[in-house]
Amino acid sequence: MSSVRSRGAFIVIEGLDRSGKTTQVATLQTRLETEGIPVKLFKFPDRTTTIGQMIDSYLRSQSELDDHVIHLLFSANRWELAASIEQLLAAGTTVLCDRYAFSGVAFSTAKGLSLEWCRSPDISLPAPDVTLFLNITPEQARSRGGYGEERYEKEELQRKVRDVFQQISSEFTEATWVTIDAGREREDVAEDVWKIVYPLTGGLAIPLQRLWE
Ligand code: NYM
Repeated sequence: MSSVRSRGAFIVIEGLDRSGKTTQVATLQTRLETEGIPVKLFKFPDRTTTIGQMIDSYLRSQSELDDHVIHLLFSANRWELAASIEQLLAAGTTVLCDRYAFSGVAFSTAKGLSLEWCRSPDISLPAPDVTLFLNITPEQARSRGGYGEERYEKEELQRKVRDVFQQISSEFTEATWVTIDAGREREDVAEDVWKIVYPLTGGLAIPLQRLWE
């Protein structure tokens, strides 16, 4: 009888800009390490690769690129790390990802590209076992000091991004897409994140799924 070997969980954290996503991911990583759970953190865009450097230059407005081109670069940046993610999961490591294909679709669709077109280059990437979406209102974002200097950090675009994230989430089950109110105290948000992630870290016996297949 064949059996699926236990593997690590693939956990994506998405969220609106200023939602405290990066802080929450770091807190989660530290807590997992403290528990002795093997964990590896990825962050997209990964600005260290050759493709990532092109993305970085675009985001800092040091270069201009057609909207389709930058979308495909963001996707290529995920594909160049997909094999590493799969290997780590197969070896039993919990993989955390700060942003993933959902940011890709949300931002490019908010700029005016079609959602279906935006989704296609990311089809077949490793699918997360759960996506945690850190949600804040545009008003909360503003009260946290507003947005930064990079491209996309404008309130009107962020509102559209939020709507597309909502649209994307409607295709997932409650178990695979969890929206967390990130407008609360940091510790309360971290506790909710932990309650969802910790039970997944004991090893999963289900095969890794492919995104949007
Ligand atoms: N972003 C991020 C995209 O437009 N497409 C993508 O595929 C990804 C992963 O890059 N405003 C946008 C969202 C952010 C910006 O991300 C940089 P960060 O997390 O601030 O480095």
